[in-house]
Amino acid sequence: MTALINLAGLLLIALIISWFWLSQAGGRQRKQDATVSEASVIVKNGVYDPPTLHARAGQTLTLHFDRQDPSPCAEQVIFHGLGVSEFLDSGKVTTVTLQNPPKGEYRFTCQMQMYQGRLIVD
Ligand SMILES: [Cu+2]
Repeated sequence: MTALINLAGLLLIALIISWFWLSQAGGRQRKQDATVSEASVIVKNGVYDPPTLHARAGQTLTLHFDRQDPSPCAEQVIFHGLGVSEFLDSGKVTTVTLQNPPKGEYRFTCQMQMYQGRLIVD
């Protein structure tokens, strides 16, 4: 009988620990998907990586563009609808700050619109 009770106790502990771990893992997952106020974007081979950025309205968004593409096509990033554009130095990281972008979806592209990115502010 005592052994049974001990087993039940162990099972309960195992259940609590696994629940705790699972909820922690879920928390980490949510954190990864969460909106950020700072992000890095690699500019290479005709694509922005990551191509989609999420931001929160009313928060300043700081973006670090790492231009690894020396072709002139990649030299500028333009945030359409936000009136923000910036020249990117080849082989360097250029920081672009978006002050309190309003809610909405914006495209960011190079000057020829071959590089295509999306900024979602919600
Ligand atoms: Cu281009």
